[in-house]
Amino acid sequence: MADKAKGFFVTGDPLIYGADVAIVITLLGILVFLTFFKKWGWLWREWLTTVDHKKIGIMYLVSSLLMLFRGGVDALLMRMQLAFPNSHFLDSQHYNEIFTTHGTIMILFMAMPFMFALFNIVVPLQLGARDVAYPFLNALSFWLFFFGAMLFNLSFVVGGSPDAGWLSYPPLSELAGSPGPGQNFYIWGIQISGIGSLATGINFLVTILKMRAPGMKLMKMPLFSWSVLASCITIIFAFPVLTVTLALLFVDRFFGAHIFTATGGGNPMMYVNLIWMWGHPEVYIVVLPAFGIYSEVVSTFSKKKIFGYKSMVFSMMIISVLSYFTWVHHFFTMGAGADVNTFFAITTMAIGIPTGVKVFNWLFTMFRGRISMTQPMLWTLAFIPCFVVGGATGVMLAVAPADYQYHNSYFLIAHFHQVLIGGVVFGYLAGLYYWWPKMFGFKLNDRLGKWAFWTWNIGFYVCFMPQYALGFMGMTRRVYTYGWDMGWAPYNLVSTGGAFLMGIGFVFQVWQILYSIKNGERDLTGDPWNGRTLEWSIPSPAPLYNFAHIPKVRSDDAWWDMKEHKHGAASEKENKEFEPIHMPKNSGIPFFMAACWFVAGFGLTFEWVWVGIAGLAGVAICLLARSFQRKTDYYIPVDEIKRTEASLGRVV
Ligand code: HEM
Ligand SMILES: [Cu+2]
Repeated sequence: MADKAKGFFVTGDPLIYGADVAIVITLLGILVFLTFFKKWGWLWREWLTTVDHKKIGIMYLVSSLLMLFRGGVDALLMRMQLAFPNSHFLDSQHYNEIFTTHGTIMILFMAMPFMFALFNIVVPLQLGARDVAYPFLNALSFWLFFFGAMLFNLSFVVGGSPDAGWLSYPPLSELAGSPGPGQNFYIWGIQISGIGSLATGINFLVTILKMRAPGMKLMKMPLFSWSVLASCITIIFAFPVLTVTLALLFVDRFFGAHIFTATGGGNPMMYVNLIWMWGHPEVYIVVLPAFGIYSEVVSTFSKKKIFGYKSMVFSMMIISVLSYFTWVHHFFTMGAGADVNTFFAITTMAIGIPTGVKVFNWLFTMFRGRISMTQPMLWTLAFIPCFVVGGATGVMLAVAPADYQYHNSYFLIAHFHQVLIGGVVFGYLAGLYYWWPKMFGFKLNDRLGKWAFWTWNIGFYVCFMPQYALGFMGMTRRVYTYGWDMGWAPYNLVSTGGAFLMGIGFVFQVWQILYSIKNGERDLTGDPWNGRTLEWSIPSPAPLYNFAHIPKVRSDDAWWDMKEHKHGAASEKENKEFEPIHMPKNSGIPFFMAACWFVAGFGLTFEWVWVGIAGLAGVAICLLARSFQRKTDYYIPVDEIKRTEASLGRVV
């Protein structure tokens, strides 16, 4: 029994015991809190069963910030290990596990949900819609992401973490290379949340195509919504590839097939091709919405229409298509030959063109604008030089012959963090600050925000600039220690210092949020930034039904136009009649169905076939239960709308 438990729970490391204790204390704390303050019913009715896109967005947001913390702690542990030569802070096995979980968590469980948070909170409001196209599916997507992420995180304390890198190349990720359950956690954690991501892609594609307010032609749609459309199209083509790839890896591991093992007649390069056919578009999936955010922020805070709206739209669409023709640049060195490498080098460099167009458009928008240096604008301004340098080093990597030198070196690490942090994270943070008043009805404190901004930014350059040099000096990625004789020590020490500065930046942000919850300036207008798009035409936070009257759109920058010409919602003092509003009903099924997936994934991870089957049976039962549900919607009566609008300070 004791032996069995030993194989089940991860043992032997003080860090992990620390985590065990922390998990137990946190869980107990939550249970006691909910029971003591009698919050169970509230939690169930208001959150776990909600189908409201705004609340789902907030749940995504909270989860992704928690995952940013976990991924960030992983990053700091790695940087601590690398700060000094011959260090024994972590052993090699632990280091491998940490870079694997760090990469996986940051991309799939931090960036993706952060992005979905903003999709959910903003898109329906920007379109003048009352909800997404499929609210029930939306809740299901969230819970699939959530339980997938929990399954993945569980590997830290139960069974052992995966250690084959964030893309898990075979043969290392095959049974012979990774015999424990860690790799199965990877497969099922990502598989379950990935299905949720695919559903979100479909949901928002349909929402954008079908739910726009009357008059909002596609070419009048705000650029953030356009960027979401581009991202969703990319999701819809990319994620099925991921699903199949992981399923095939599972078949290899579970049934002893040899699809990806050379010894049995399979081919590991097949896996590498497949995973990057998803993996490359994936980085554009996360960066495209950031481009949309920058566009909204730049035009709002320069008080100008965005420069080159049409070229923005086309460049985003071109990027989303081109992103499928570059995947081989991740393995130029693996023997595809000069002609194939040349093709993929050129397509990769070609992406620089539409991206450059966008950068110039942002600059031209700011040119002669009345710029106000708000927090969203600061992050946007910091993004531009950062992304330009990251893009330039990307073009360097795309030179196929030169990549034989850079490949898998620290130069690459510096490059992709520069675009992922400078492009994606800065973008989402800009979006967070921009839409925060819309989500919660108050602004985030400026002074603490500036501290966070500067520590993050200075920390970023201190951390990652030395890594370019380290790459040229021959330091490769995924090394866990090195000797004094390499001459890498000073650069690594500086880099670690920068990483900690970024950590302090994150602490400032947490402090900023907590401080502002108590002392934040309330937004009573609903339009604190003097915005241009429809989400600013309604009160903050938005009422359950978003728009009491569906707005009519006459031009791009719809809300700006209404304010200028005093028509539509801006002059809605006229007593238009209210009509009952059709809404979807809450449901517990998404939560239970995803929980059953969790059980199934857990069973399959440990190869407890019966647990797996029980979980899948649960999923089937939930599907059946849903198909027998008849009353899935209701109407909000007119008096209730009147009361809500009046309480929000709207004239009715
Ligand atoms: C707080 C800032 C961050 C620091 C200090 C940091 C640090 C690191 C370090 C030290 C490694 C391992 C390098 C190696 O030994 O191979 C790494 C890998 C990685 N990081 Fe980060 N990171 C940060 C943020 C991010 C973010 C925001 C993302 C994505 C959105 C990200 C994605 C990745 C990926 C995909 C890998 C590759 C993992 C692998 O080799 O399998 N990181 N990072
Ligand atoms: Cu790529």
